[in-house]
Amino acid sequence: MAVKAYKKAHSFYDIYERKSGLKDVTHYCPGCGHGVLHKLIAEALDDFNVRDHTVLISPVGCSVFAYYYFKVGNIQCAHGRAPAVATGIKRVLPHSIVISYQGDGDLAAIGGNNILQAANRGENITVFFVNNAIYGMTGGQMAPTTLVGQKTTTTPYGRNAANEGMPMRISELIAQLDEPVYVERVAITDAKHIMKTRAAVRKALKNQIENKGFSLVEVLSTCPSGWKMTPVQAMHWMEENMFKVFPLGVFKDVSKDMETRETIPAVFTTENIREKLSIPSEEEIKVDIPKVEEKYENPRMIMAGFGGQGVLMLGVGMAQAGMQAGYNVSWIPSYGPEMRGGTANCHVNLSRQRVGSPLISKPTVLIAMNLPSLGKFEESVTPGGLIIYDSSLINRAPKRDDVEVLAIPATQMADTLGNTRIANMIILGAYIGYTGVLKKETVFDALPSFIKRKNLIDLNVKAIEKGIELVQRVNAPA
Ligand SMILES: Cc1ncc(C[n+]2csc(CCOP(=O)(O)OP(=O)(O)O)c2C)c(N)n1
Ligand code: SF4
Repeated sequence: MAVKAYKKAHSFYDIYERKSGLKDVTHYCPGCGHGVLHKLIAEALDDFNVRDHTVLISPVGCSVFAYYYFKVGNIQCAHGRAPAVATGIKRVLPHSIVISYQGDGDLAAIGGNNILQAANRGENITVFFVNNAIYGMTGGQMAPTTLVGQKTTTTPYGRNAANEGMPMRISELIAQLDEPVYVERVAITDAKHIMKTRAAVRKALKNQIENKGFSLVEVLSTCPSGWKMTPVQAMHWMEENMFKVFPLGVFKDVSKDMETRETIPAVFTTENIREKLSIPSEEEIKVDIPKVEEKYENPRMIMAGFGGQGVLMLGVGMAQAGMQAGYNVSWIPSYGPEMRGGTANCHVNLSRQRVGSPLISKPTVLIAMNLPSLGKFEESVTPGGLIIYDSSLINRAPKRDDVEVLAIPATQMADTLGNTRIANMIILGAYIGYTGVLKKETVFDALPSFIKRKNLIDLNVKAIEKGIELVQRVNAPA
């Protein structure tokens, strides 16, 4: 008997490494439509064999973390701006398949004008618009698509048309523009509707693959948490209420009549951007990258600690000096809203190759300046990697026995030098002294680019020297 195997699409990661907590399930609530739509998109990308040149732009909203799941090029952009970002990518990389994935708050509220302009220009992109009649991520506020009478946290007595206007029908709005080639509204409820959604997803992607122009698929989707219902109640509620206000169907389809348009070659290429901005070519850049042991090459680093400990500056310093040495570098910060005492971390790449993604899920180096940071990131370090921690503040050694560990009493040493805040530079010194990834002269040259108070430069030099000295003493042959 033939056995049919149902497998996860290849366009999904096997394990969701970028996600914290459970890595084999998504973060979506039970009964949420986002997960189903993700599946339909991923399967279509597999079947069209376009995964390797697809770029998915995830919005602000519950699907902000789409990049946890899709094994494609991913960009997470500012609220409502996905169509603008998609436009940029498609124009620079016209052969890529660009997907703008947006919720109704994202697309119809804050991004309302963005989508209208992109549709009106007829950008050759595919937009998946998830209409769940509410802002899901922020706890259920009214969206432009909220039904009259529907209770939300901002319309506790129900949406009142006299005050809040009528629900916005985006598909109808977009369909009356000249340029879009395909606009359809579908729904994620039962199997029959999901199959229709599947077909619409494929058609919208195929239009782009065949260079036919702008397609938008509006997907009515359940939000049991925002609607305060069980998944089954949510499904029925959608059918009974949303279908009346948002009728399903094709609102525009001229894709059959459209000639496949020739792809316009990119106006901007890496080379002509360099020329226009007078950026030296890779051959012209003076490269002074020290030779180091293979395990220390191309470090992917996470640096983490309390706000105020200077971990972000440590990262900037590493990236600035790395750039000066000729590495390709990236630095992305992440910090809590507190000015002091909150947590902060940054991801830094120093690479001999181009940096594919500035986001680091498996660091080769972890610099932990407080205990919560060690706890949070220790497990993510790649086997054979390096953990450096401030042993004056962290009262336990890392539990890993498959990584190198350097305990640096950085805060205590900084105190001895008269300024606790230069513990970060002692760590920097220890790191470069231990691995050789950067010459100290390069770091010293880079100091003025990230330390604005010139009178502190000498102290920072001293701190870096102290860090180098310490690890060289530890490593010195007995
Ligand atoms: C500039 C900006 N304004 C407001 C917010 C707060 N915010 C986060 S998600 C969201 C609404 C998302 O709703 P929707 O697009 O419907 O997506 P869903 O969560 O329902 O999938 C808002 C207003 C923000 N993150 N950024
Ligand atoms: S809040 Fe709503 S949209 Fe967000 S994950 Fe939960 S069910 Fe989905």
